[in-house]
Amino acid sequence: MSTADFSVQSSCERIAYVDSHTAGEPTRLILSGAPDLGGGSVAKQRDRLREHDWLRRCVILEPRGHEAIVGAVLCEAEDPTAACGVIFINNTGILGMCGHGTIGVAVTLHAIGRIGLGQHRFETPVGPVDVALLSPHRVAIENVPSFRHRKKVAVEVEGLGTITGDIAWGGNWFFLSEDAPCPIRPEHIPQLLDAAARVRRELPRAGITGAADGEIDHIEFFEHSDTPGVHIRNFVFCPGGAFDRSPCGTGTSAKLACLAADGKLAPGETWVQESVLGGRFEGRYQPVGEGKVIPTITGEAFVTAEGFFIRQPGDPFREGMGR
Ligand code: PYC
Repeated sequence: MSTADFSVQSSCERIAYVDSHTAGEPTRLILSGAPDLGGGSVAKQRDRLREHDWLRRCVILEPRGHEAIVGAVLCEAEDPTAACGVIFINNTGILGMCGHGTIGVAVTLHAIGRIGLGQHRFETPVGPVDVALLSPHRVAIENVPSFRHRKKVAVEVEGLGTITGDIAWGGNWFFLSEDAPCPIRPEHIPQLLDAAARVRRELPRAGITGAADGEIDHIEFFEHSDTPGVHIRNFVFCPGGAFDRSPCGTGTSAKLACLAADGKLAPGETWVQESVLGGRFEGRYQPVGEGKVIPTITGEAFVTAEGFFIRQPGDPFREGMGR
């Protein structure tokens, strides 16, 4: 049977998507079926997408998705030179930026013939991101300006004691700590998830936030890596309770901002970060003043699937299950 030989016989609603993974972390690019977001800035379109939360719920939550998927909804860019606007969604809401997702979107847009190799600009709700598609799979993104907000903040966490970390912005807010309760290894993922969830819950209770009261919704544990050519291994806890299978693009950006603030990495020097599962991102930065840096994150993505989601009338889970 060829792929053209079968199709569900029904006139119900369809949403076209292409899936990819970046260092193991999935990205689901939605290509049709999204509501009209009306143009304007991508931040405004993000607010409108929030009013149509059925799309996020349908394509990310079970039974069509799962907790580790980050979705990418294409929208109009305000800047006519930009290739597109993109809004990232997950199992709990909308992300500011997503590094692995941007790499996945670039590789997917190339795979479906919408962009060529070379330089492109994507607009996100938190600012423009320049994307260099170096090959069909390898992408370098110049992220939004990133910075460390506070250094060595201590928080008392039940069952863990005092956990100390830096608070930094890399397109999302991060609490970055070396105080993981166990080695960052795949066999300890349940313990790491539990510890990170506790830290995450405790931060707002202790009144600890990012700048302008920004909610810290990503926790990044890290440790030295013995892998040749790799500086650190990390474990990133995402807002909806999943862990990032990749080293996390915005988390690597936040780490670069901390290294720059501590004078531990020179501008342009390469920093390699691996995830708990061993996937790698390369990072480097350029200072842009006022303690901020522009991080460049390089990684690889591969397309894994294409298809349509179907929303049949009468399906109690047309809009997904749960949150
Ligand atoms: O790569 O920035 C990232 C990211 C954020 C959440 C999951 N991945």
